[in-house]
Amino acid sequence: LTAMAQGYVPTQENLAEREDFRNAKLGIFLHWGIYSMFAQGEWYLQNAVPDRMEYAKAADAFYPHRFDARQWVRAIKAAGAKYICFTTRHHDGFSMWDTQQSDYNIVKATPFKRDIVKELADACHEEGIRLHLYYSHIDWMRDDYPMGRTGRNCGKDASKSDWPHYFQFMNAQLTELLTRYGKVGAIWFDGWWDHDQDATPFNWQLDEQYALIHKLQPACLIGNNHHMEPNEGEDIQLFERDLPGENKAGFVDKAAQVSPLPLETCETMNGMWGYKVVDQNYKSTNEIIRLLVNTSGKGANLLLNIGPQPNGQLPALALDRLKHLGKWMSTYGATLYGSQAGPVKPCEWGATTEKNGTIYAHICPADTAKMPAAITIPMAKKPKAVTHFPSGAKVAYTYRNKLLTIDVPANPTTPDHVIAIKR
Ligand code: JFZ
Repeated sequence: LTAMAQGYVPTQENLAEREDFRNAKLGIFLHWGIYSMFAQGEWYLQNAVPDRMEYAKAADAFYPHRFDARQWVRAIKAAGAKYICFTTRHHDGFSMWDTQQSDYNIVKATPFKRDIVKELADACHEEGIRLHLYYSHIDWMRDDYPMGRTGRNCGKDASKSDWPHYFQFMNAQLTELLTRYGKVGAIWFDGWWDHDQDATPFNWQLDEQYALIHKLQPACLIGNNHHMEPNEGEDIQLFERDLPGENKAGFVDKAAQVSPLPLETCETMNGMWGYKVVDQNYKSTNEIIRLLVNTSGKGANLLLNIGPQPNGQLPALALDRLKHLGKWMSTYGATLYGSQAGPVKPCEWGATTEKNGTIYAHICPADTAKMPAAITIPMAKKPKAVTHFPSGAKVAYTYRNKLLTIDVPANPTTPDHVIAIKR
């Protein structure tokens, strides 16, 4: 048996961190790197550049003169988000910090020469918001990464792959990230799926890598974007573009079982993770609110993505969504933060959350023309009180055969009409 069989026992501080994470409900994902300059998303190297050296040369032109970590963090915090997840190194292999493990990094390879991860970490710590670090297991630039089903058209020489060397490189980088930038809330791995079609299962040596992370920062949460049941050593379960248990994204054969670990759904604000200039297909604030209500209604967090511009600013439309979301959260956040999934799971009319013995029914159908005349909630006992949130006005209801029925007013509050039901 492998080291995995020995069993991972999370420390008390790790368990406390999991609870904080579970209560957070909203985080902001940031995909930013030299790919942002091409404005066609973070897969630009794989999708459009036959020679990785030509792509790498673009680092010479990366000079995000408007980058101000504090501005980002303040706008994100004002939206009601409790954490930021930042791409320290994506599949293009470019490191956004002053790493000693490779010269292909923000300080050595660009005229900008500033340690982005450090500036962001300092701003997060000062503003009191958690910092999570995205780290790609895939590398389309290095020869030692054993290529999987992607990165085959970037001019790499497959014969030079050297897993032990690459594994050592990643662990040295992770050690830097976990020892130089203060508290790291989570490491968000991505790329496992690159080898999901290998004839013989690929050994990522995750147990060894996870043990290193938990040794350096025992409270640091580990998540891996693999759409599977969690591996030993993982502290949170991720669902990319899916509510927990769904498989709309279709990366795997079947939807992963929802584990008892804290859950997170990630989704884009527009259609792309990295900056894409022609993609102005932003979700409306109301759509984002519905997404957040539905993830909370599943007991999960929403990690909502923004692709910052090459000049270092967040796109104007993203800032607009953050602002309006923050306004909504300042009132309705109370029904989400610290809540669990309520008795009615996300359905056509909306979702329910529950907190301190109060159920919050969020009536927010995707199609407002489909506003129900009434909603029903199964309850073992007659509720103590049924009121409108936040006004506190009494709401008429009937309770029969262990079913609570509440009439929905003709003109409900939009985008989310909330009823508080005291058990
Ligand atoms: C991954 C990344 O590739 C993507 O760039 C972004 O960072 C997102 C959050 O995570 O998305 C995936 C995940 C799985 C597959 C493709 C893209 N897959 O299984 O082919």
